[in-house]
Amino acid sequence: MVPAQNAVAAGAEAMSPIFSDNFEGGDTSKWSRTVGTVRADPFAAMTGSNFGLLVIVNNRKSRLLVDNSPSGQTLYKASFQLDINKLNMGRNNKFRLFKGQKGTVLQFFLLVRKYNNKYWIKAASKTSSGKVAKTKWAVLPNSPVLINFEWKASTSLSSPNGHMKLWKNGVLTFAKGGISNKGGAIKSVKIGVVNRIKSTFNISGKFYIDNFTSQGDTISTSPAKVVITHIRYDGVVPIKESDEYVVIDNQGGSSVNLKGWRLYAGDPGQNFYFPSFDLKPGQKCRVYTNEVHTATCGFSFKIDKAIWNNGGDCGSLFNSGGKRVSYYCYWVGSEVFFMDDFTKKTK
Ligand SMILES: [Ca+2]
Ligand SMILES: [Ca+2]
Ligand SMILES: [Ca+2]
Repeated sequence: MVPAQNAVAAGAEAMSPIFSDNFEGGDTSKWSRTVGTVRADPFAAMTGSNFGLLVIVNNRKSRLLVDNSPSGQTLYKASFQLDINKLNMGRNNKFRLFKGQKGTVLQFFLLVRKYNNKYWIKAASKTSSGKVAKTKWAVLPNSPVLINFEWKASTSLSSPNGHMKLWKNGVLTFAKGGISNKGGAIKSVKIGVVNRIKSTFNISGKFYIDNFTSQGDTISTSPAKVVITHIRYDGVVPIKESDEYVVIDNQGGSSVNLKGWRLYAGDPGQNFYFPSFDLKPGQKCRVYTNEVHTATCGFSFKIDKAIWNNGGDCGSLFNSGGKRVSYYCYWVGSEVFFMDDFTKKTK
Protein backbone atom coordinates (compact mmCIF):
# COMPACT_ATOMS: atom_id res chain seq x y z
CA MET A 1 0.00 0.00 0.00
CA VAL A 2 1.29 3.44 -0.91
CA PRO A 3 1.51 5.66 2.17
CA ALA A 4 -1.03 8.47 1.98
CA GLN A 5 1.60 11.18 2.20
CA ASN A 6 3.26 9.89 -0.95
CA ALA A 7 0.12 9.78 -3.04
CA VAL A 8 -0.29 12.33 -5.79
CA ALA A 9 -3.80 13.51 -6.45
CA ALA A 10 -5.09 12.00 -9.65
CA GLY A 11 -6.88 13.90 -12.39
CA ALA A 12 -6.00 16.89 -14.46
CA GLU A 13 -6.43 20.29 -12.89
CA ALA A 14 -7.47 23.28 -14.93
CA MET A 15 -4.44 25.25 -16.07
CA SER A 16 -3.94 28.30 -18.25
CA PRO A 17 -1.04 29.18 -20.54
CA ILE A 18 1.52 31.56 -19.03
CA PHE A 19 4.40 31.90 -21.45
CA SER A 20 5.90 30.23 -24.50
CA ASP A 21 8.85 30.72 -26.82
CA ASN A 22 9.89 28.55 -29.75
CA PHE A 23 12.76 31.00 -30.47
CA GLU A 24 11.58 31.39 -34.07
CA GLY A 25 11.82 35.16 -33.58
CA GLY A 26 15.59 34.61 -33.78
CA ASP A 27 16.28 36.24 -30.42
CA THR A 28 15.45 35.94 -26.72
CA SER A 29 13.46 39.17 -26.48
CA LYS A 30 10.28 37.45 -25.27
CA TRP A 31 12.05 36.66 -22.00
CA SER A 32 12.24 39.08 -19.07
CA ARG A 33 16.03 38.92 -18.98
CA THR A 34 18.97 37.23 -20.73
CA VAL A 35 22.14 36.56 -18.74
CA GLY A 36 25.46 35.38 -20.18
CA THR A 37 26.21 33.23 -23.20
CA VAL A 38 22.75 32.11 -24.26
CA ARG A 39 21.20 33.05 -27.60
CA ALA A 40 18.70 31.97 -30.24
CA ASP A 41 20.66 30.04 -32.85
CA PRO A 42 19.89 27.84 -35.89
CA PHE A 43 22.17 25.08 -34.52
CA ALA A 44 19.85 24.70 -31.54
CA ALA A 45 16.65 24.43 -33.59
CA MET A 46 14.56 21.33 -33.00
CA THR A 47 11.74 19.52 -34.79
CA GLY A 48 12.28 21.17 -38.15
CA SER A 49 12.24 24.71 -36.82
CA ASN A 50 14.68 27.55 -37.64
CA PHE A 51 15.91 28.56 -34.18
CA GLY A 52 16.41 27.13 -30.72
CA LEU A 53 18.24 28.28 -27.62
CA LEU A 54 21.98 27.73 -27.66
CA VAL A 55 23.66 27.63 -24.24
CA ILE A 56 27.44 27.92 -24.40
CA VAL A 57 29.32 26.85 -21.28
CA ASN A 58 32.84 28.30 -21.29
CA ASN A 59 33.33 29.20 -17.62
CA ARG A 60 31.69 28.55 -14.26
CA LYS A 61 29.31 31.50 -14.44
CA SER A 62 25.57 31.07 -14.68
CA ARG A 63 23.97 31.73 -18.08
CA LEU A 64 20.23 31.74 -18.41
CA LEU A 65 16.92 33.18 -19.48
CA VAL A 66 14.48 34.60 -16.93
CA ASP A 67 10.70 34.58 -17.25
CA ASN A 68 8.93 36.79 -14.72
CA SER A 69 5.41 36.27 -16.06
CA PRO A 70 4.14 33.58 -13.62
CA SER A 71 2.03 35.62 -11.19
CA GLY A 72 2.31 33.49 -8.06
CA GLN A 73 1.37 30.04 -9.33
CA THR A 74 0.67 27.38 -6.71
CA LEU A 75 0.46 24.88 -9.56
CA TYR A 76 3.05 25.34 -12.30
CA LYS A 77 3.94 23.22 -15.30
CA ALA A 78 6.73 23.72 -17.80
CA SER A 79 7.59 21.89 -21.00
CA PHE A 80 10.70 22.14 -23.17
CA GLN A 81 12.88 20.17 -25.51
CA LEU A 82 16.42 19.48 -24.37
CA ASP A 83 19.45 18.18 -26.23
CA ILE A 84 22.32 17.95 -23.80
CA ASN A 85 24.43 15.37 -25.63
CA LYS A 86 27.09 17.84 -26.83
CA LEU A 87 27.93 18.99 -23.31
CA ASN A 88 31.19 17.81 -21.76
CA MET A 89 30.72 16.89 -18.12
CA GLY A 90 33.05 15.10 -15.73
CA ARG A 91 31.92 12.00 -13.88
CA ASN A 92 29.04 12.79 -11.51
CA ASN A 93 29.28 16.50 -12.30
CA LYS A 94 25.96 18.32 -11.89
CA PHE A 95 24.31 21.63 -12.59
CA ARG A 96 20.89 23.18 -12.18
CA LEU A 97 19.10 23.44 -15.53
CA PHE A 98 15.83 25.02 -14.46
CA LYS A 99 14.47 26.63 -11.33
CA GLY A 100 11.38 28.37 -10.00
CA GLN A 101 11.36 31.13 -7.45
CA LYS A 102 8.97 33.21 -5.39
CA GLY A 103 10.82 36.49 -5.23
CA THR A 104 14.38 35.41 -4.44
CA VAL A 105 13.24 32.28 -2.59
CA LEU A 106 13.94 29.01 -4.39
CA GLN A 107 10.86 26.77 -4.78
CA PHE A 108 11.97 24.01 -7.17
CA PHE A 109 14.80 23.06 -9.50
CA LEU A 110 15.77 20.47 -12.11
CA LEU A 111 19.25 19.03 -11.77
CA VAL A 112 21.29 17.41 -14.56
CA ARG A 113 24.28 15.07 -14.09
CA LYS A 114 26.63 12.88 -16.13
CA TYR A 115 27.10 9.39 -14.75
CA ASN A 116 28.17 6.10 -16.39
CA ASN A 117 28.53 8.00 -19.67
CA LYS A 118 24.89 8.95 -19.62
CA TYR A 119 23.03 12.15 -18.79
CA TRP A 120 20.41 12.08 -16.04
CA ILE A 121 17.80 14.46 -14.68
CA LYS A 122 16.00 14.79 -11.35
CA ALA A 123 13.54 17.25 -9.80
CA ALA A 124 13.72 18.87 -6.38
CA SER A 125 11.43 21.04 -4.29
CA LYS A 126 12.04 23.11 -1.21
CA THR A 127 9.89 22.05 1.76
CA SER A 128 8.45 24.08 4.61
CA SER A 129 11.01 22.65 7.02
CA GLY A 130 13.81 24.10 4.90
CA LYS A 131 14.80 20.72 3.49
CA VAL A 132 14.75 19.66 -0.15
CA ALA A 133 12.54 16.85 -1.46
CA LYS A 134 13.96 15.09 -4.52
CA THR A 135 12.88 12.55 -7.09
CA LYS A 136 15.26 9.79 -8.16
CA TRP A 137 17.52 10.24 -11.18
CA ALA A 138 15.96 9.59 -14.58
CA VAL A 139 18.30 8.65 -17.42
CA LEU A 140 18.04 10.79 -20.54
CA PRO A 141 18.14 9.37 -24.08
CA ASN A 142 21.14 10.27 -26.25
CA SER A 143 18.86 12.31 -28.51
CA PRO A 144 16.65 15.38 -27.99
CA VAL A 145 14.10 14.76 -25.26
CA LEU A 146 10.85 16.48 -24.33
CA ILE A 147 10.81 17.32 -20.62
CA ASN A 148 7.62 18.14 -18.73
CA PHE A 149 7.74 19.19 -15.13
CA GLU A 150 4.88 19.98 -12.77
CA TRP A 151 5.12 21.47 -9.30
CA LYS A 152 2.34 22.01 -6.82
CA ALA A 153 2.41 23.79 -3.46
CA SER A 154 0.72 22.16 -0.48
CA THR A 155 -2.47 23.74 0.81
CA SER A 156 -1.38 23.71 4.45
CA LEU A 157 1.46 22.67 6.72
CA SER A 158 -0.58 19.82 8.20
CA SER A 159 -1.60 18.45 4.78
CA PRO A 160 1.59 17.83 2.82
CA ASN A 161 -0.19 17.55 -0.52
CA GLY A 162 2.38 19.37 -2.66
CA HIS A 163 3.91 17.36 -5.46
CA MET A 164 6.39 17.15 -8.33
CA LYS A 165 5.93 15.23 -11.55
CA LEU A 166 8.50 14.67 -14.26
CA TRP A 167 7.83 13.35 -17.75
CA LYS A 168 10.28 12.28 -20.48
CA ASN A 169 8.90 12.28 -24.03
CA GLY A 170 5.38 12.37 -22.65
CA VAL A 171 5.86 9.41 -20.30
CA LEU A 172 5.40 10.11 -16.59
CA THR A 173 8.72 9.10 -15.07
CA PHE A 174 8.42 10.29 -11.47
CA ALA A 175 5.53 11.53 -9.34
CA LYS A 176 6.56 12.52 -5.85
CA GLY A 177 3.86 13.62 -3.44
CA GLY A 178 3.85 14.18 0.28
CA ILE A 179 5.61 17.50 -0.02
CA SER A 180 4.83 20.23 2.50
CA ASN A 181 5.76 23.50 0.83
CA LYS A 182 2.91 25.71 2.01
CA GLY A 183 3.29 29.32 1.05
CA GLY A 184 5.25 28.43 -2.04
CA ALA A 185 4.29 30.02 -5.32
CA ILE A 186 6.09 30.58 -8.60
CA LYS A 187 6.74 34.14 -9.73
CA SER A 188 9.78 33.65 -11.89
CA VAL A 189 11.64 30.82 -13.58
CA LYS A 190 15.16 30.54 -14.98
CA ILE A 191 16.48 28.11 -17.58
CA GLY A 192 20.03 27.43 -18.80
CA VAL A 193 22.85 27.06 -16.29
CA VAL A 194 20.94 28.75 -13.50
CA ASN A 195 23.62 28.70 -10.81
CA ARG A 196 27.37 29.07 -10.78
CA ILE A 197 29.07 25.76 -11.57
CA LYS A 198 30.90 24.19 -8.62
CA SER A 199 34.66 24.73 -8.77
CA THR A 200 35.44 21.00 -8.58
CA PHE A 201 33.38 20.25 -11.72
CA ASN A 202 34.54 20.27 -15.33
CA ILE A 203 31.64 21.26 -17.52
CA SER A 204 32.08 22.85 -20.96
CA GLY A 205 30.63 22.88 -24.44
CA LYS A 206 27.07 23.55 -25.44
CA PHE A 207 23.52 22.30 -25.14
CA TYR A 208 20.22 23.16 -26.76
CA ILE A 209 16.71 23.99 -25.63
CA ASP A 210 13.63 24.67 -27.74
CA ASN A 211 9.84 25.01 -27.58
CA PHE A 212 9.51 26.25 -24.02
CA THR A 213 5.93 26.56 -22.72
CA SER A 214 4.49 27.04 -19.25
CA GLN A 215 1.09 26.82 -17.63
CA GLY A 216 -0.32 27.70 -14.24
CA ASP A 217 -3.46 27.65 -12.15
CA THR A 218 -3.64 31.35 -11.41
CA ILE A 219 -5.32 33.16 -14.25
CA SER A 220 -4.29 36.79 -14.40
CA THR A 221 -7.11 38.83 -12.94
CA SER A 222 -9.50 40.72 -15.18
CA PRO A 223 -9.34 44.53 -15.03
CA ALA A 224 -11.77 46.67 -13.06
CA LYS A 225 -15.15 47.23 -14.71
CA VAL A 226 -17.21 49.88 -12.97
CA VAL A 227 -20.80 50.35 -14.12
CA ILE A 228 -23.98 52.09 -13.02
CA THR A 229 -26.40 49.31 -12.06
CA HIS A 230 -29.30 51.25 -10.55
CA ILE A 231 -30.68 54.78 -10.22
CA ARG A 232 -33.16 55.35 -7.45
CA TYR A 233 -34.69 58.43 -9.06
CA ASP A 234 -37.80 58.85 -6.88
CA GLY A 235 -36.70 59.86 -3.40
CA VAL A 236 -38.90 59.69 -0.32
CA VAL A 237 -37.81 63.11 0.93
CA PRO A 238 -40.39 65.57 -0.50
CA ILE A 239 -39.42 67.94 -3.32
CA LYS A 240 -35.65 68.00 -2.75
CA GLU A 241 -35.37 64.20 -2.88
CA SER A 242 -32.02 64.30 -1.11
CA ASP A 243 -32.26 60.51 -0.78
CA GLU A 244 -32.08 59.81 -4.52
CA TYR A 245 -29.03 57.70 -5.27
CA VAL A 246 -27.05 55.92 -7.96
CA VAL A 247 -25.43 52.50 -7.45
CA ILE A 248 -22.07 51.87 -9.04
CA ASP A 249 -20.60 48.37 -9.00
CA ASN A 250 -17.12 47.07 -9.77
CA GLN A 251 -17.90 43.94 -11.81
CA GLY A 252 -14.27 43.35 -12.82
CA GLY A 253 -11.55 41.35 -11.09
CA SER A 254 -9.24 44.17 -9.91
CA SER A 255 -9.56 47.17 -7.62
CA VAL A 256 -9.61 50.64 -9.10
CA ASN A 257 -9.05 54.01 -7.46
CA LEU A 258 -11.88 56.38 -8.34
CA LYS A 259 -9.90 59.59 -7.90
CA GLY A 260 -10.67 61.82 -10.88
CA TRP A 261 -13.76 59.85 -11.90
CA ARG A 262 -17.02 61.78 -12.52
CA LEU A 263 -20.67 60.86 -12.26
CA TYR A 264 -22.93 63.06 -14.36
CA ALA A 265 -26.71 63.27 -13.70
CA GLY A 266 -27.64 64.42 -17.18
CA ASP A 267 -28.04 68.19 -16.70
CA PRO A 268 -25.58 71.11 -16.46
CA GLY A 269 -23.89 71.33 -13.09
CA GLN A 270 -25.03 67.88 -11.96
CA ASN A 271 -21.57 66.42 -11.44
CA PHE A 272 -20.03 64.38 -8.69
CA TYR A 273 -16.24 64.13 -8.66
CA PHE A 274 -15.01 61.06 -6.79
CA PRO A 275 -12.30 61.38 -4.14
CA SER A 276 -9.45 58.91 -3.81
CA PHE A 277 -11.24 55.63 -3.07
CA ASP A 278 -10.30 52.03 -3.86
CA LEU A 279 -13.35 50.28 -5.26
CA LYS A 280 -12.73 46.57 -4.81
CA PRO A 281 -13.95 43.74 -7.07
CA GLY A 282 -17.63 43.17 -6.38
CA GLN A 283 -17.94 46.30 -4.24
CA LYS A 284 -20.99 48.53 -4.69
CA CYS A 285 -21.24 52.20 -3.68
CA ARG A 286 -24.10 54.65 -3.66
CA VAL A 287 -23.84 58.29 -4.68
CA TYR A 288 -26.66 60.20 -2.96
CA THR A 289 -28.10 63.49 -4.17
CA ASN A 290 -27.63 65.20 -0.80
CA GLU A 291 -27.16 62.66 1.97
CA VAL A 292 -24.08 60.98 3.42
CA HIS A 293 -24.26 57.28 4.33
CA THR A 294 -20.87 55.92 5.24
CA ALA A 295 -22.09 52.31 5.07
CA THR A 296 -22.45 52.73 1.30
CA CYS A 297 -19.16 54.63 0.77
CA GLY A 298 -20.45 58.06 1.86
CA PHE A 299 -20.56 59.69 -1.57
CA SER A 300 -22.92 62.65 -2.18
CA PHE A 301 -23.45 65.16 -4.98
CA LYS A 302 -24.26 67.67 -2.19
CA ILE A 303 -26.85 69.29 -4.44
CA ASP A 304 -29.78 70.83 -2.56
CA LYS A 305 -32.45 69.79 -5.07
CA ALA A 306 -33.62 66.68 -6.91
CA ILE A 307 -31.32 65.84 -9.81
CA TRP A 308 -32.83 62.61 -11.14
CA ASN A 309 -35.93 63.46 -13.16
CA ASN A 310 -38.78 61.19 -12.16
CA GLY A 311 -40.02 60.96 -15.74
CA GLY A 312 -36.68 59.89 -17.23
CA ASP A 313 -33.03 60.81 -17.13
CA CYS A 314 -29.56 59.50 -17.94
CA GLY A 315 -26.51 58.93 -15.77
CA SER A 316 -22.99 58.79 -17.15
CA LEU A 317 -19.85 57.59 -15.43
CA PHE A 318 -16.51 58.88 -16.69
CA ASN A 319 -13.12 57.51 -15.66
CA SER A 320 -10.13 59.66 -14.73
CA GLY A 321 -9.16 59.86 -18.39
CA GLY A 322 -12.51 61.45 -19.20
CA LYS A 323 -13.82 58.40 -21.05
CA ARG A 324 -17.42 57.40 -20.46
CA VAL A 325 -17.31 53.88 -19.06
CA SER A 326 -20.99 53.47 -18.19
CA TYR A 327 -24.28 54.96 -19.40
CA TYR A 328 -27.64 54.26 -17.77
CA CYS A 329 -30.97 55.80 -18.86
CA TYR A 330 -34.50 55.26 -17.71
CA TRP A 331 -37.89 56.24 -19.08
CA VAL A 332 -40.52 55.50 -16.54
CA GLY A 333 -43.47 55.23 -18.93
CA SER A 334 -41.90 52.55 -21.08
CA GLU A 335 -40.01 50.91 -18.25
CA VAL A 336 -37.14 50.36 -20.64
CA PHE A 337 -33.66 50.99 -19.32
CA PHE A 338 -30.80 51.77 -21.65
CA MET A 339 -27.61 50.29 -20.36
CA ASP A 340 -23.96 50.44 -21.34
CA ASP A 341 -23.28 50.39 -25.06
CA PHE A 342 -26.90 51.49 -25.57
CA THR A 343 -28.18 47.94 -25.30
CA LYS A 344 -31.79 47.85 -24.16
CA LYS A 345 -32.83 46.07 -21.02
CA THR A 346 -36.44 45.81 -19.99
CA LYS A 347 -36.91 46.51 -16.33
CA1 LIG B 1 12.39 26.53 -32.50
CA1 LIG C 1 -30.76 65.15 -14.08
CA1 LIG D 1 -36.17 62.41 -8.65
